[in-house]
Amino acid sequence: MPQNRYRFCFGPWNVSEGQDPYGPTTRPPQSFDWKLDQLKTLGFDAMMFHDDDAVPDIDDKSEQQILKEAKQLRKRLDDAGVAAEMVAPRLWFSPMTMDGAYTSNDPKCRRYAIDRSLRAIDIAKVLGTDILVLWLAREGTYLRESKSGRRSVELLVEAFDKMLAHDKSVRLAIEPKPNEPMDHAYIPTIGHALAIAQLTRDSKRVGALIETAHCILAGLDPADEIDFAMSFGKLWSLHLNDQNGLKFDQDKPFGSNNLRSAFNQVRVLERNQYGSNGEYVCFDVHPFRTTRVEHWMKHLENSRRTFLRLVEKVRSFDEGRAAELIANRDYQALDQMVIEHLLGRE
Ligand code: GLO
Ligand code: MG
Repeated sequence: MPQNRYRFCFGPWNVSEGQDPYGPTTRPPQSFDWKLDQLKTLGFDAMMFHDDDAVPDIDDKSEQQILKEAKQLRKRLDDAGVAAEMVAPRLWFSPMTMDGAYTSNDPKCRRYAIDRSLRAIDIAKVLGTDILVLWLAREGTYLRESKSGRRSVELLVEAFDKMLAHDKSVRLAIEPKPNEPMDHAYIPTIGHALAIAQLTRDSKRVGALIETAHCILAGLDPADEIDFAMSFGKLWSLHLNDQNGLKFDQDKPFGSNNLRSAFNQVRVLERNQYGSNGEYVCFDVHPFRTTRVEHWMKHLENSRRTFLRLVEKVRSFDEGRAAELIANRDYQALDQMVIEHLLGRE
């Protein structure tokens, strides 16, 4: 098995302050410089950015000002030796995206969403990444009768086409999620993301980002989703984390809830040589609300550590023995073999 060298990243929002819908923050905000320092110290290689992580208050700034601030950020990142993994337009915060962004029923709001996405592409270019991540947070419905699914697909394709035309080198990585904040989202799974790519003007530049928790929320196996996207050569980014069943999006540390599923995710990443085209392993995880300031980075440190331990587990898994058991249809023994391997006994 090839010895992949993985590179890791997280976003500034992953150093969150503990607020939830029922209560305020439990930790004071940290500065961007502090987060960048921590990223380096903990052995991460790159940072993910929302457009307004890169250029705060982006809606109030001119195109020129946006580019100027993006260039300043690029310099800070270069000086720190940190790459920008991707840029994602934050299309779920503004009052303009209340009813959706690209699929809003209001044409003014749809225009806002597209303009903002084009600015995000400009920022990505300055930061040296060709990946625009599209988490389509509010592209869905609270009630079915409020929008047409067919029309929404057309509007999404129209928006993607404008982005692809704006910059000939940008690649769109769609991050599917079936629900939250919406009741139902229009692009709930990797299959939907890869299917809608086919309707765009340049399907080769439309791919996907898989997040563990989002697959689980869709009732799917994250490892199978990874295999599926990688069969098309379309897995351009990855948000590893964990999720305990069908409830709110938990963004738990990788492997925290289901170690065996985490093992299987790492196993398919190894088998498909994820990372060999420069892709990063990102952890979209949040600290527990109870986390003390002095333990603030543990969720990221632990996710990376668990990932690397599981890479060792995958590499030391006796594939020959597993193949024999499979050939003999002895799945009972195969099951126990995986369990014993994860428990550290062979
Ligand atoms: C929320 C998403 C979110 C995105 C991020 C990048 O459920 O996982 O964290 O990954 O905003 O677009
Ligand atoms: Mg995510």
